[in-house]
Amino acid sequence: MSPPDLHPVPPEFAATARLKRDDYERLYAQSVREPDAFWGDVARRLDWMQAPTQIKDVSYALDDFHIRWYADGELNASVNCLDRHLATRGDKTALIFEPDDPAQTAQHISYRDLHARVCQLANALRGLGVKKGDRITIYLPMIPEAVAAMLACARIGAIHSVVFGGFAPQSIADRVHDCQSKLIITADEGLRGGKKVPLKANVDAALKLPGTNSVETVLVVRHTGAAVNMQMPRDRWFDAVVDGQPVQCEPERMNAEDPLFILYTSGSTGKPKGVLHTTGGYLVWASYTHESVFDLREDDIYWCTADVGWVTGHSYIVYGPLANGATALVFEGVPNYPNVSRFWEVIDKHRVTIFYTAPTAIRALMREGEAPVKKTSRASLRLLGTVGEPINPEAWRWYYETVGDSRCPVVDTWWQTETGGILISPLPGAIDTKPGSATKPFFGVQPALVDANGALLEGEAEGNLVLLDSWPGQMRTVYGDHPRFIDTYFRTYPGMYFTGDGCRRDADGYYWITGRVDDVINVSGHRIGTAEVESALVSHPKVAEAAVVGFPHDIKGQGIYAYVTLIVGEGESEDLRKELVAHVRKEIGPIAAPDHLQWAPGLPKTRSGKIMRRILRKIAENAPDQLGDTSTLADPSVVESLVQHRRVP
Ligand code: 6R9
Repeated sequence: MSPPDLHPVPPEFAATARLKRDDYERLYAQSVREPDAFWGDVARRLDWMQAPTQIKDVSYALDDFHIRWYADGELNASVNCLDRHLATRGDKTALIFEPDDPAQTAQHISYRDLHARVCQLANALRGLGVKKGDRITIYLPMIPEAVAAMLACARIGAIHSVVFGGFAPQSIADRVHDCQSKLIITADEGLRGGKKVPLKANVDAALKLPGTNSVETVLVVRHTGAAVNMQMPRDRWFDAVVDGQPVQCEPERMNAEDPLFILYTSGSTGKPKGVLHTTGGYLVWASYTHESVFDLREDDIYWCTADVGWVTGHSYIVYGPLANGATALVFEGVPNYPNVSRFWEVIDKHRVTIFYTAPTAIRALMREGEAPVKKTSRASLRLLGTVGEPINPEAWRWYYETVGDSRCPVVDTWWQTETGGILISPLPGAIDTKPGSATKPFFGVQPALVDANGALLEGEAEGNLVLLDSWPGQMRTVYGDHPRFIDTYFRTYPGMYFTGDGCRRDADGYYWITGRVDDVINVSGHRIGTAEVESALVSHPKVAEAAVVGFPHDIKGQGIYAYVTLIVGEGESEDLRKELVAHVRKEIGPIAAPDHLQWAPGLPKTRSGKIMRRILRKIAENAPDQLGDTSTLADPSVVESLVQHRRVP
């Protein structure tokens, strides 16, 4: 790797930036020294029905654990994202919808229109018996209805759980079961890269699985117009119940600590956890970080390419931008359809000024060379961002030089579903960047590095990334399982929040995230638990045991490598290999399908029966000379055979 170069803040950018170099040092120091004063001030950016007087009330101590922000405040998130803009921005475009097929016309939806649509849907939901605190599952493509559905839930105090449209019926069913959803909002079909996604059929299949009978109603958006099975009276057409509703709807008064949404995310053990975010702190965090990190201006056209099924879509397509009265682009498609210039063409078409995407997309497009980029203008761009996984310096440079014509600062933003919004990132007018580094902590964020024993590491160091104190956007619990919340994040290093990431801090105090240190694989920026893939494999009748690890992948960042032991008497075959990969795809979804599947007559285990993943990782990385000490294995000979039959060149 070439030495890290420093990219100073461009003077033209700094000249008009919201936050400049001195502001960063000053505000950061204040945010940490006087959190109540600082976060009390920041909270005034929202419209409160009852302004908070209590600001921070947090203890990470295991015998007195609580996280509360703005605990006596009252507000409604949809009012903050819509109603309060109507007087000054009613005709401003809130959402630009760019469909999968570029030949179809894009839509511009004003704040006034979006407000009306959200109120109509909120009234319809109330009419269907949805009340404050009820859980609603949203399983939609990237269409304006997805944004409206989230805000309609927020308006009436229902807790939304958005399930990514790429998930399979079993994954939908698990999530519905866990939070006991009463209603699902879906569409006939999704459309991605010209291919149809059978959303309604997936919901039908999910609702045949055990544990899903909490669902009373399925609202179906007509999107592609495909014929779908409607099971009356459970299934209702969205337009039939929504279109005739009044365009005003009384918002629910929500306490700052009332739940806003649940979003399921993979961990190192067991089924995905329902990460729960509350209303006040989350919205303060999403809107303040969105404005600061993206240096937002009134006339920006802002595009985040994430899906609303992930936290990035929640915080940086919906809640942050709309709370800030911004114009956000909602893109239904994929980067390589109908051709690999699509991103850049959309930027030119809508005069996008801020572009936020994932390293995996950058790497995939980088492979196509400069020509598909250079045939477009991109002159409207002024800021670029990345999120989801570490960005390798080569991809950073290509993004900066080729996409941004060396004009636009790049903000590499590190955060997690659990953190609600960005925690470590450059502020583009204040912090010089280094390719591959997420740079410095945002206001109020106190990162630290610890060794395996929890000892704090000072200065230049590499270790596990922890956060020493709370910030308003922090998750509050794992839905329905508070002990799991504490066990997962606060027990490893008592008194600290453990991120699950490894990290290096350089001599300038810059942070470099190195990736997960737990059994979570980051595939194209999506978190997959090894335990989930293993249990999907083992659910196949021919599989006795499975072990899954990540390995470095040029485009995806990490790929999935599975070792499978068959039931005695079952024969290994190419057909069975394909069948097992398809089985995982069917059980979880395409994003979890293993890239490599190796037959393992035996797995390397300790004498107490623990699988030694370290060894399996090295084999998957094609580094059989770095296996380390294998003498503690119950049967060291299994390793030799795995090395010989590895599926990598
Ligand atoms: C927002 C989001 C979180 C995990 C996180 C880390 C990785 C995210 C990163 C990054 C290096 C960045 N991650 N952003 N690693 N640099 N800029 O992605 O949330 O899906 O919960 O994933 O993603 O490993 O722990 P989520």
